[in-house]
Amino acid sequence: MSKRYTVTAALIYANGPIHIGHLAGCYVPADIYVRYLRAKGAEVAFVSGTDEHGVPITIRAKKEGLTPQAVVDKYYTQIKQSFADFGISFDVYSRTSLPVHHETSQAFFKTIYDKDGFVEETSEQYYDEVAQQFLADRYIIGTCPVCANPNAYGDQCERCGTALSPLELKEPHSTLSGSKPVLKSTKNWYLPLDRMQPEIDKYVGSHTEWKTNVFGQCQSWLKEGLRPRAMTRDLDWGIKVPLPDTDGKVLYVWFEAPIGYISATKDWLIQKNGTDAGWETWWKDQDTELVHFIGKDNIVFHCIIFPATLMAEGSYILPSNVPANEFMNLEGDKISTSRNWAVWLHEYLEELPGKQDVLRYVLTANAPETKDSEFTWKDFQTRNNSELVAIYGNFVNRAVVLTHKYCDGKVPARGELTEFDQETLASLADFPAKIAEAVENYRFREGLALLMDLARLGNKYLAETQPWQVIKTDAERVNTIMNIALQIAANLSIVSEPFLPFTAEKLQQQLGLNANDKGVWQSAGRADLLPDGAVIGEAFLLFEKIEDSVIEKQIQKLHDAKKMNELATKSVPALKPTVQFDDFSKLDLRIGTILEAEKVPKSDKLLKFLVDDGFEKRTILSGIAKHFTPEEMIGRQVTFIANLAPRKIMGQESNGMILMAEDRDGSLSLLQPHKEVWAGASIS
Ligand code: B3M
Ligand code: ZN
Repeated sequence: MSKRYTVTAALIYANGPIHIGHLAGCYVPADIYVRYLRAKGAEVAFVSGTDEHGVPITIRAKKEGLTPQAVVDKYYTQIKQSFADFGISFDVYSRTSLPVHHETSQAFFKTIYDKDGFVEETSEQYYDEVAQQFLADRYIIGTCPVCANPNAYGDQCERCGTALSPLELKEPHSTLSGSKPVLKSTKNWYLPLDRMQPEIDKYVGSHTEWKTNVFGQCQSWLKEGLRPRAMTRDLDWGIKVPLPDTDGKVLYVWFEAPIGYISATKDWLIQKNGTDAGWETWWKDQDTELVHFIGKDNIVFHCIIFPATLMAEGSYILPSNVPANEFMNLEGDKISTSRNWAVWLHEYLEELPGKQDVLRYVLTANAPETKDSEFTWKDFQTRNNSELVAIYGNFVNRAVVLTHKYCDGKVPARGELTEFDQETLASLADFPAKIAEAVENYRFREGLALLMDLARLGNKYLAETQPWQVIKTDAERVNTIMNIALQIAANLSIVSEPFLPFTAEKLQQQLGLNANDKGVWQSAGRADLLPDGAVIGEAFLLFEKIEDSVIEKQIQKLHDAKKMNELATKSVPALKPTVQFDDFSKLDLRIGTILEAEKVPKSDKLLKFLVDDGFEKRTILSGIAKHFTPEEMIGRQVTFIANLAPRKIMGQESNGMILMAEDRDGSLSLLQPHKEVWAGASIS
C-alpha cells in the first residue's frame, strides 16, 4: 500500500440540502476509507466542498427568488454543517466560488490553451429567443439518443449516464421559456476527446481493477467513440474564460468543478499554514494515489473527461481509482429532491438526535456498492435493535459491567489460558487484516460485517465461558475471562472507528483507552491493548432500542411529504367544451333541505336522503358516504339538480343529484347558500 493519498468526495452542487442518498453513495464510504488510511498511518488529504457554478445553481436561484450567490451561501453553510454532524472527517470543506479556485481553474485552462490543447470552433448552438440566452446543460431538455429518456439534459442523460451535447438531443426544448430553440452561432473551446482517445483507452484499459460497474460503463462509452466536448459556455454565472474578447463566456462547470479538488487542497494548506506551498505533492508526485469517491451519475466525468483534462495539462498524476457507487432508493421509490422523497440529514438529526452512527451503520450495511439498494425505516429499526443493540452494545455492556462487578473496575491480569481462550485470541488477531483487505478494496459492507463478527466473537466468548457462573467457584479464572473480553472490546473500538466514529469514541471512553493516534491500526489484533490494572470507566449504553412509534412517525412523514407534493403539482381540471345558454337553462338547479339521511345497506359509498324540494319530499341517493355521516347531513341545505331523469341505484330510485365541489386533496364540499333560503329556491 502506498503511503500518501489524495482522497476526494464529489463537490456537490450547493443548490439544496443533502439526504441519505448522498451519504450512502459517496461520503460515508469515502470517510470510512480515509479514517482507515489515517489509522493505518498513511498521509491523507481528504478534500471536498461545494460546486457553486453551473446551471443547477441558477435554476435554483430563480426558483427561490434569490441571487445565485445567495443560494450558494445558504446551502454551503447548511451542507457543511450536515457533513460535520455525521462525522465526515474532511481535512477541508471548500467551495468553488473562492478566489483560489477561480485562479487555479483559469490558469489550468490557460495552460491547455497555450499548448494548443483546445480546438477553437464557431458553431451553431441552441438559443432561446424568448429568454435571450444560449441553452447549455440543464437549460435544455430533450430525448436521449442512447436510451430514449425524454428528460435528458443538454450535457448528460441522468438515466444512462451518457455525456451529451445539446445538438445530440432529439426534440429539444428550453427549460427557461419552454420554447423551441433556434440555432445561433457562437465560439467555444473544445477538448478534442476524439483525438485523445488512444491515450484515454490506454489509461482506462490499464485499470481492470476498478469496480465492474465503473470499468464496464467506461468501456462501453469508449467503444462508442469519444467526441470533442466544449469546455466553455455562453452563460453569465461561472468562472470567466481567461481569454480576450470572451465576455459572457464562462468555463464549463464540469471542466472547473473537478479542478476544485486541487483548489480545495490549496485552500486546506492555506488555512493550515498560511500558504499553499507543497500542494504539488498531493497532485503531481507519482507516489501519491488519487482516489475519487462519487455517485454513479458522475462516472463519465471522473473516469474520462477529468483524466483527459489532466492529460492535456500534462503535469498531474491521474486518478488511480474511482470507486463509484450505484444509487440508494428509499421505501421502494427513487430518492428525489423535487418530489421531496428523501430523508434529509438535518431533519434526521432533529428527530433522532445522537444517532449518527446508527445511520452510518445502516447506510453501510446496505450500501449500493454493486447495484442499487434500498433504505427502509423497518430495516433501519431491525438493524439497530437486532444488530447494534443486541450484538455490539450487548457485548460491550456485559464486558464493562462485569468488570466492575467482579474485578473492581480494573483490567484484571490473565492467568493460564484454556484452549478456547487461545482459539479466541487467534481469531481476534485475524480480524484487522481481514477488515483492512475489505476496506482497501472498497468493500465496505464486508468490512462492516466483519467488525460485527468480532462483536459476535465477544458475545460467544462470554456465553461459553460464563463468568457469572464461574465467579461462584473460581475468581482467578474470571480474571482471565474478563481480561480477554476487554481486549476484544478494545480491538472492536479500533476497527470500528472508520465505520462508527462516535461509537468508537464512546467505547474507548468506557475502556479508558486512548487509541486515536495515527497508525493505531498497526496495534489492532493484539491482546495487550489494555494493560493490567488499567481503570475501566463507567458503563453506559452505546445504542438504545428504537420503538415502533418512532419508525411509524418517520414513515408517515414521508408519505405526508409525498402527498403534499402531489397536491402542489395537481392542476385544475381542463375546461369542458363551451355550451350555449339554452343548454344551461335546460337544467333545473334548486336548493333543498335535507330532512332525513341514512346509509344504504350493503353499500359503503351510498347515502339516501329525503329532501324537501318545496313541493314534496323526494328521495335522492348520493355516493358520498366516505365523506359525510348521515347525522351531519340532516338539516343542511344543498344544491341539487331537480329535473334529472330518475335512476335506479342498488335497487332504489334516486330523483335528482346533489352537487359538490371536489377539493385538491379529493375531499368534497357541499354547495350551500350563504344564507338560509326557502326550500325549492331555484338557481339561475
Ligand atoms: N456537482 C454533480 C452533483 O452535485 C457535481 C459533482 C461535481 S464533482 C467534481 O451531483
Ligand atoms: Zn440516456
